[in-house]
Amino acid sequence: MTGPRVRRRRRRPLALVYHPDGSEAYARLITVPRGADVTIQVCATEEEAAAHIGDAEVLYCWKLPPALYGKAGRLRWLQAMGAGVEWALVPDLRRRVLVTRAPGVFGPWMSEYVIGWCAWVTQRMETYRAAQRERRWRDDVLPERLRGRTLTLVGIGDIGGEIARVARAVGLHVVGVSRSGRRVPHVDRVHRVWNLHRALSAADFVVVVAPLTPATRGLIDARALAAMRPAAWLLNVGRGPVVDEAALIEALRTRRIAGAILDVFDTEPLPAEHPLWRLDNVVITPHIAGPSTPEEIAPIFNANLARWLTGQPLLHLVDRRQGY
Ligand code: OXD
Repeated sequence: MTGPRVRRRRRRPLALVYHPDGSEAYARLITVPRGADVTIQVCATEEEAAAHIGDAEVLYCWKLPPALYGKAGRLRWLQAMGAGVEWALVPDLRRRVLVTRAPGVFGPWMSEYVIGWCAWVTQRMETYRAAQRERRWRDDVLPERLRGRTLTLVGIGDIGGEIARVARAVGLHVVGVSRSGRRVPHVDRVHRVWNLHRALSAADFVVVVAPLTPATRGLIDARALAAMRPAAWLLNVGRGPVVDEAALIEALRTRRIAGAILDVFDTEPLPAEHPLWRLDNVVITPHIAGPSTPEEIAPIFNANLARWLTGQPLLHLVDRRQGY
């Protein structure tokens, strides 16, 4: 005889929130749909995350320490809080885990950064500010127009597409480089990646915004830099290792290119003794071109959380094979 069937209650799912600089601000803006059964676990430190990662089905995070992925045995979904996701796509992250990104958030920030720094070059802002410090009236130097110049985007996904839109609006001619070579709105001419050097040679400004993948690591190497015009500027707002740092330093030292505006580096924070700090044709910003704000990421996470809790397909899935 069998006794009454005992229905096994599904464990209450656990969503773990982790951001090394402040998980609380992200957690505060989570809205759990009415009646939904989920525990939100906020972890401020690696130790706290280590204590809960084994129970987490959902991870809402930025740069979880890599050692923890191997312990995430119940994990089903990871929502990244930042623009890039390469830090999450480690071999220890189980294949079945869905990774989602936050499109639409970073392009508006980065387009202002890019156009702002391009205008810093053409408006000769450094020159006038230096003259002001010396009380000099420098009417021998004139600004130049952005209109009619060429900006080449290496990477024309969600962020690159938005930079293209804003660049076009100020009259820049926009060239793009992508794997597929597919046409993209606001980009006048798209080259496939094998035609990279041609696209670079057309540019007054080269903007690197491609994700870091095995295919893009070191893509902007010495030969690519040599293809650029001597008057051109390189802006890197994507990932440091997409540009060969040693080759870039050489190109800047020898004035093979005019200069670089760099927001990302091989090692961050950039070490104090790093040679890039000493080059006068380089602007260094501390990885702030596309900040992640809890207010902007929360709607994306909340919408996906509601979908996840009701078994609907998640939005903004990362293609793990492509790496973005
Ligand atoms: C990034 C970010 O992915 O800052 O670099 O969001």
